[in-house]
Amino acid sequence: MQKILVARPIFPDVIERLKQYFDVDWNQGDVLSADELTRRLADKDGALTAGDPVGAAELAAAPRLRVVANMAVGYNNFDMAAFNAANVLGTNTPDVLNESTADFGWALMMAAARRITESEHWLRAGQWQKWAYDAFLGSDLHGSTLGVIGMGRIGQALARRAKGFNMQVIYHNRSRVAPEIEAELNAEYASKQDLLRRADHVVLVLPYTKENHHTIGAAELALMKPTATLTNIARGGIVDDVALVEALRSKQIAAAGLDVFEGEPNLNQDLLSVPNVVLTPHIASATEATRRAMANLAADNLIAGLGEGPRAGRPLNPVNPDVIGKARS
Ligand code: 8YV
Repeated sequence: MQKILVARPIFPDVIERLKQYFDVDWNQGDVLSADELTRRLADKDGALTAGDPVGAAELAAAPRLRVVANMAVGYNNFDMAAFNAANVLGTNTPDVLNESTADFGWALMMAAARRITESEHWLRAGQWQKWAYDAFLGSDLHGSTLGVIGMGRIGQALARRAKGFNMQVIYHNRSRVAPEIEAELNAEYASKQDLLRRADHVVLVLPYTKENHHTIGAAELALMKPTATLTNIARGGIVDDVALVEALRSKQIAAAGLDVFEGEPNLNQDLLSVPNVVLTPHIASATEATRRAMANLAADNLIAGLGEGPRAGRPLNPVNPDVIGKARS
């Protein structure tokens, strides 16, 4: 039997499925350190990860490893140059999380715009002595302009929801989406600068790449309206968190909603003392149904990638399909 590592605690029934095909080493404890991950990958043919960094060092120490299935749509934790050089297949879990993640983007955006968590903290702290007409004035969602940066599958699901709020949708993406999608979403393409100037609510839904590092920094925040909100459900590092803290403190923008952070889970501690930011611990895809779907899809990819099961050799979601069928190097 081939050997696999499941690097994270996941649903036990998914582990049972994997055991039908593999000898499973299951980490049910804390996140593995780089050293521990390297040690446990050493004799494995495959692995199921969830954001765990896998690069040249891990691959070099694991000469049998042929497939790493990430339980996430984003796979910036994989060093793809190293995967390609070693003919190791990476897979991800697109689509199954689109709707839950889009729902959550709205939850964060609305909480930021309408100051939900800020006012709740105030109430819980016993500060509500009288009603005031000007307490926690926020900005409207309905009838406003939504700016989506990153119009992939999740961005489109997010934009689709704007119809119910009678919002105008503008978007920026590496390339324009098909005219029929623009028409369906009633979305207008804009340059990043134009979008930042015009949008009342900016949501980031783009993958993290070196080119996208600090896509939103001090210069970009300076373009935004003082009443605008910024929501990040994409990846830490896309926003310069130091610049964002400054923009929130100085009210250069009204509020932010963040599910992802630079260096998470060790986030910039200054964010904790900024009232006009809603903070959540990377849970945009975290519904029972969606996480189950992600875990099962990652397992399916691993099973097929390692040549087992009904789709043997044809995993659904290869991120570097060119290496399929090539010998490990
Ligand atoms: C994952 C995510 O749950 O899919 C992604 O890219 O950010 C989340 O849905 C998280 O990254 C753990 O792998």
